[in-house]
Amino acid sequence: MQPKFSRTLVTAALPYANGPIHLGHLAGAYLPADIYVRYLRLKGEDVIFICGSDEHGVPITITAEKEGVTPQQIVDRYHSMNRDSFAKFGMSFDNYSRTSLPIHHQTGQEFFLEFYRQKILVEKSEKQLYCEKDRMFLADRYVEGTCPVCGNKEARGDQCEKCGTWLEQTQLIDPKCKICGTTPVVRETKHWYFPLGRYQKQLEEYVNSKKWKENVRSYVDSWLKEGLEDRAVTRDLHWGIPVPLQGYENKVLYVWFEAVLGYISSTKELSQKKGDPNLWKKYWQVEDPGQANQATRYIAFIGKDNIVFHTLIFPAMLMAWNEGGKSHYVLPDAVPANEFLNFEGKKFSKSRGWGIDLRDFIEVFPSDTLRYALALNLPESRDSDFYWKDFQARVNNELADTLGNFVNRTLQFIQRYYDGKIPARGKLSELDKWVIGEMEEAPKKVGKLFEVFKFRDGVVEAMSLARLANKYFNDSEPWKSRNENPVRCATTVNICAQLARSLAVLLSPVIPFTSEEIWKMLKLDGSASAAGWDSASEMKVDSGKEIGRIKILFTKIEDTTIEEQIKKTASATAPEEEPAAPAVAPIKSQISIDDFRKVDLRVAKVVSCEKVEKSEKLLRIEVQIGPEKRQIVAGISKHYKPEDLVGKNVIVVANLAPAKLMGLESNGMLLAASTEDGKLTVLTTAADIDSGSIVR
Ligand code: B3M
Ligand code: ZN
Repeated sequence: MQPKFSRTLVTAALPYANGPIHLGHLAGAYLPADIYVRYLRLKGEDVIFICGSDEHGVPITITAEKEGVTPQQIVDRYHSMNRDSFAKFGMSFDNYSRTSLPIHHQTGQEFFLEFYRQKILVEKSEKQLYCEKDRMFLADRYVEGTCPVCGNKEARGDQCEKCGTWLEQTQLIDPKCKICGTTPVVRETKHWYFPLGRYQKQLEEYVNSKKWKENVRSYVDSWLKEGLEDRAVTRDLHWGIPVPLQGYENKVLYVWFEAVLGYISSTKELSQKKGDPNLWKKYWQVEDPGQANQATRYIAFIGKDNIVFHTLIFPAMLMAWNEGGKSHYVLPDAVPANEFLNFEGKKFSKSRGWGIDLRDFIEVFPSDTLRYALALNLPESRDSDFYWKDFQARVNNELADTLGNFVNRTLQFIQRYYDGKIPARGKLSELDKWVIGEMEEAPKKVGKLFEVFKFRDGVVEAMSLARLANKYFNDSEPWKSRNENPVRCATTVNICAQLARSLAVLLSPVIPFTSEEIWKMLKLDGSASAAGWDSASEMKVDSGKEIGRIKILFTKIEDTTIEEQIKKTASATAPEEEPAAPAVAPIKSQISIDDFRKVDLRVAKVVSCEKVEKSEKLLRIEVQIGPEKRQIVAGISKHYKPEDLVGKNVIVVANLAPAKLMGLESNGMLLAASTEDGKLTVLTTAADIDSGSIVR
C-alpha cells in the first residue's frame, strides 16, 4: 500500500545555464515532471514544483572562455532565455531560481560547514593535473585525454562520456589542457572529501525500500555493487561557491555538491517571495522523523545522466545532515529518470548543432504540438527518437484530425442548428450509455498511469477517448437524426459537449493551452486546469448554456514546412558525425546465482522445421534433447527459412512451462539475440556437441 502523504514536492533537474534547452532535455525530465504536477494539482493535492538554473561549474566557465566573455554574462543570458522558453512551453514551475543567488550560496556553505563541524568531511592531499601555462589546476572538463577503458580520445577529466566510466583525471592517457592544449604536469593539492562509502549500507536499505523504475534501479545497483568511494567536494576554481574555510580561498564547492541543494534554496526563495519565510520547511523537513511517511512525498525528475547524484549522493548528504540532529530532511521517494531522446536517429549534440532548441521550435510550432508529440515519445524505459515526419503525422492525424475535428464539428453543430446553445438530453440509447461509460472510466485509467510515471501510456489512454468520441459522433449520425428524430439528435450533441469538456480536463496536463481554448469555446467557468480531475467523468455542461466563439484548435502542418525543418537539420550536421550508438535495452536488476540456476538451458539439435500455416511469424521446430524429442514453436520465421535451421545445435530453455501458440504446444523456448531495431540471430554452439548438454 502506498502510504498517504500530506503533500508532494516535485523537483526537475536544474539545467546548466550555458546553452539553450533542447528537446532532449524536455523529454528527459521537464515534460514528464510538468505533466505529473499538473495532474496532481487537478487532483487537488498540495504540490510544489521547483526548478532553476545551475549556474556554476566547469561547463559554465568553459563556455565563457570559448566566447571570450565572463561566466556571469553566460549565466545571465541563458538563465533568462531558458526561463522564458520554459514558460512559453507551459512549464508550470512554482519557482525557477538560480544557484548564483546569495540564498543558494548560504545554503551550500551551511551544508558544507555542518559536515565539516560534524567531522564528516575528510581532508586529503592528492595529485592533480596543473597547467603551468594557464597557472591553474585543471578540474573536471578542463582536461581531456584518452580513456583508459575504451580508448575514446575525448574523455574528460571526470568521466568518459562514451563508455560512462568515472575517471580520476590522472588516469587519462596523454592528457591535454582544454584551454591551451599543452600537456599539464602533476601537482599536489588539498581537497575535502565526502565519505560516500560510509553510507553504503544505509543507502542500500534506502534503495531497497523504494520501488524504482527498472532503468533507474539497474544503474543504482551497479554503483552499489562496485562499492561507493569518497568523493571530493571542493575544486580548484574561481567560479562557484567559495569554500568557507581559511586556507581554501582559491577553491569553490564542487558544483554537484551544491547544485542538488539548489532545490532547497529555490524553495527557500519561493517562501520569501510569498512572504512566508518558513514555508519551505513544510515541504523539505519533518518535525518527527518517525512520521516521515505522513509528511512530504519527494519526487525528483531527472535525465539518466544524473541518476547517481539523485539516488545516492544527494540522499547520502541528506542522511549525513539528518544524523546531526538539527533538523530532518525528506529523501527522494521516487527518481523517475528517463533515458535519452535521439534526434532523427542520432544523439543530440550541442557542439555539432545537431538537434533543435526549444526556443527555435516554438517560434514555428505551437507548444502544445511539441508537448503532445514528445509525450507520446518519452524515453521512459529506453532511448527513443524524435523524427520530424513523425511529429507531423502526430499533429495532423491525432491532434488535428481526431481531437481538433471532434471538438470543432461538435461546436459547429451547436452553433448552426441550436443557435449556439447546448441542447438538452433526452432518453439515453445503448450507444449513449456506452460512450458515457467510457468517459466515466477515463480519469481513473489515465490517472493510474500518470501516478506510476507512465505518461506515454496515460496520454494514449486519454487520446483514445477522443477517438471514441469521434466514432460516437459518426455512428450517431446527428446530421440524419436532426430531421428524423430531433430528441435523439439533441441527446447526441449534448453528450458530445460533455465529452469535449472531459477531454479538456484529461488532456490539460499534456496540452494545457489547448485545454483552455476548449474551455473558452464551451464558455465554462474557471479553467480546465482547476476543474478537478475526477470531474472529467461527469456531465457538467449545462443545457441551454451558450457557447463561445469557435476557433480551429490545430492547423495541419504542410509537407513543405516539415521539409524546411528537415533541410535545416541536415545542413547542421557535421559530415564526420558518428552514428549514435544503437539503442540498447537497459540491463534488468540483479538476480542471484540461484535465480539463474533455476533456468535449465540445454543444447538441442533441430531435427525438422516447418512454417506454421496462417502465421507470419511462427516456425514449428522439432528438436532432440538427449534421448527426448520435443516440439518448440518460435516466432522467428521472418528471420529464418525452415531449411536454415535443420541440423543446427540451438540453445533452449528446457524447463519452461509449456505454452500454446496458434493451437500448437510449445515445450521450451529457443534462445535468440535481438536488437531494438529488429535484427535477430539464433544462438548456436561454436562447435558440435551432444544434444542435451547443459549450458551454464
Ligand atoms: N546541471 C546537469 C544537467 O543539466 C546538471 C543537473 C543538476 S541537478 C541538481 O544535465
Ligand atoms: Zn593550459
